[in-house]
Amino acid sequence: MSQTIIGEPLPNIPWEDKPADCREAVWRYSQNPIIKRNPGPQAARVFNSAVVPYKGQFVGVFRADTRKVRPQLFYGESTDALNWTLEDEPIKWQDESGKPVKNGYAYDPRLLKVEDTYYIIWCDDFPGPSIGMGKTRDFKTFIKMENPLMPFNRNGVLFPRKVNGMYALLSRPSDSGHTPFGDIIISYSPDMTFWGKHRLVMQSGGGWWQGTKIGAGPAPIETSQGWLLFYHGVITTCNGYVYSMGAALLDLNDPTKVLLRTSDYLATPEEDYETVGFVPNVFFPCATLVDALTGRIAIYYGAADTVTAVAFCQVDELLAFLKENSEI
Ligand code: BMA
Repeated sequence: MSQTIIGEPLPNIPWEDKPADCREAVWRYSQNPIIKRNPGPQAARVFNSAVVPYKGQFVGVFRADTRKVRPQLFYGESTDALNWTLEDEPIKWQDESGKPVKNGYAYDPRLLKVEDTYYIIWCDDFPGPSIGMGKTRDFKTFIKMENPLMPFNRNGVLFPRKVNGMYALLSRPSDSGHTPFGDIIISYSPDMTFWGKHRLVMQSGGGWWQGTKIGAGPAPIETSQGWLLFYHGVITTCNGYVYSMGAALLDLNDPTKVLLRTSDYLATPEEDYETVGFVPNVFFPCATLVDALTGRIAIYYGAADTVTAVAFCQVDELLAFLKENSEI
């Protein structure tokens, strides 16, 4: 049988079968949330975080809001990708020469392997919300790179390989506050330092759930049919923003071509841990684990800016849902 996902097998992916009575394409882990409040001496709330397989186990870069209510990035490890141990202190960045780099606030990390290096992309204090980028090969030494784009910008998401010979980065230009607008833009680079050839990928709009702004979520997943991109969509209600999750399929050779895009959301805040918390009604995906052999996908998302949760889907079923529910 030919595989839909172009990638590596991950036999130890965390997984739970879809409940018999579930009619959705995406279902939640029954033991959610996997990281509850106050998991560390500094970390009061851990959410919007990213994980990858590493040496047969799993590692992650976690957004933790401290008791100062200032977000920082913490490194964590897990044997099963569900039970996580986070370091007590935030990641210490250094430059290429080994000199310590002072970093301001940091939030909403994405983490992925490109070639032989792991890249971390987050919302950095440039000053003002901007895309920050760093790299590591061993999760011991973390090197801060040049900020790829000018302020203000959020939701920086790298592609896992070059596209037409160039590194590719999604982002969402924003303002310095709780931006009431936002579209997904792609930028290209020959060297991960100089970024250009900026092009529009997707705009907010369509169903009201994605009417205010949208932003890329986890790193795009390469499939035989295109890049599968989970993203968040936001509506402005009289009680503030509500963050839901959708998905799109982008052309493999030209990701500005959106082949499919969810008309209905895939998931929206429904459970208590998603609707109640520091910021109620937030379902914010930042990472996936993927098993190319079975097509299983585990989605890591922040819930209500308070806890970390997991949801599952199967790639063929998800793509079928996308085809049936696409606004394109
Ligand atoms: C966005 C980011 C996210 C957060 C969301 C909801 O602007 O700050 O980290 O989850 O708002 O508060």
